[in-house]
Amino acid sequence: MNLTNRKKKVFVLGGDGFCGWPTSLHLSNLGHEVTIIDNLSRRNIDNELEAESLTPIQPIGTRLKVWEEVSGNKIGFYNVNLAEDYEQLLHLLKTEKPDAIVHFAEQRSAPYSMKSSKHKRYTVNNNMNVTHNVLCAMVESGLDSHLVHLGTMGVYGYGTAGMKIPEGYLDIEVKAETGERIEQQILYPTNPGSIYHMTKSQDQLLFQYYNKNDNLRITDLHQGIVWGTNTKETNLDERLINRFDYDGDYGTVLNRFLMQAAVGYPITVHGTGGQTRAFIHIQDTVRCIELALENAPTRDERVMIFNQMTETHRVNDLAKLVSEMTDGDIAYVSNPRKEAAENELHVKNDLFLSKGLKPTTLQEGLLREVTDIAKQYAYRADHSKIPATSTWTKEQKPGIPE
Ligand code: USQ
Repeated sequence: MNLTNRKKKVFVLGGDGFCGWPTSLHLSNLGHEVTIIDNLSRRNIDNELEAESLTPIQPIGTRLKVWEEVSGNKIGFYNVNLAEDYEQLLHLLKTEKPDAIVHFAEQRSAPYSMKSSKHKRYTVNNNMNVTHNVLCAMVESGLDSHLVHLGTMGVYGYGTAGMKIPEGYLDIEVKAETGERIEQQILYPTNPGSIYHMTKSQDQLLFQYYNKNDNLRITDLHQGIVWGTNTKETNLDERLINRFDYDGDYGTVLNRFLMQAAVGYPITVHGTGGQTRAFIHIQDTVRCIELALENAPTRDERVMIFNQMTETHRVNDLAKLVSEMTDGDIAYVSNPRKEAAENELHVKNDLFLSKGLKPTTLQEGLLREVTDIAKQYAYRADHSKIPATSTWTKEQKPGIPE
């Protein structure tokens, strides 16, 4: 039997969210035994912000029932606050003994993390405690599970030192006191651009430590900005539909631009739009998790880091592309964030390509698919929630079109 491809028992922490839900379905469809652990915090944040997903996502109970009807596969579910209920997490690990744990259970919006002291503290407390609780519980339970964590490209910052950003580790050469030159690999120096991104930088240190001390098997995925909404599995039934965030806090740039054009709102480019970022389609996200699970490190290997992105684009180029495709207007608005106005970005992604990823790139057909979904649910859009109002400092101004 090919052990790497055998069916696994997989916990998906944060399996009700934008990346977690389609991943849970994808893994279940592949025959893995999936259990979602989620405290539905993202749905509570929708209530707090009074901004809902553009698509009508169903309650978790309905989602799971429909999935069973459609696929014949059961997905388990536990409502647990992983940042606080350590004993419950430990109990679940000891009783269910998952082969792998996929960890999406973090507050993932940069603007939300910058809204106020309350939001900064929530993001740090939640994200750091979940990650640390998972690592502690893995050690205490004595299980040899493989942890796959969703990190971010944002841990690197978006600059370049004249080289492609490597996958996690930087080759360096230091001059010892003897004059000898010593070569080493270190974690790429981290340079986060928000409190949210900073928590993912801190996660890296926790992983490095627990891997060194307890030989935990860990894969950290440095993901770019996800675009698209549905996957093969979420498309099977409207009640399985994935989230579509468009509001100023949770909406990410390309999906926002496509949605804005679809509902007749100006395409909001922050500053000059010279920011270059890494992108990946949601269908490739779920495939990457599958590949990460198939390629687990051994107990004596260091933390495995993959750059989970397929292409880079400049924000202004995306705005122009969407504008040409849809006849939408572009509004150059004040940038609410403290970030470089212009940057180049060159990134290595050889590891996933070598494992068999066939990148889904920005083709018109898929862009249209997102626009069509946005048009279909345009009646659910609250235009007052579109502008990005969370500012990085008191000096920054919200990104509101004139
Ligand atoms: N931007 C605009 N107009 C908008 C929205 C955003 O110009 O209406 C600009 C932003 O100023 C920024 C860029 O687009 O320069 C990207 O913003 P974003 O909201 O799409 O992405 P970001 O805040 O970086 O965060 C998202 C996810 C996060 C993930 C990250 C990957 O929310 O969970 O970690 O993408 S990465 O960007 O590679 O760090």
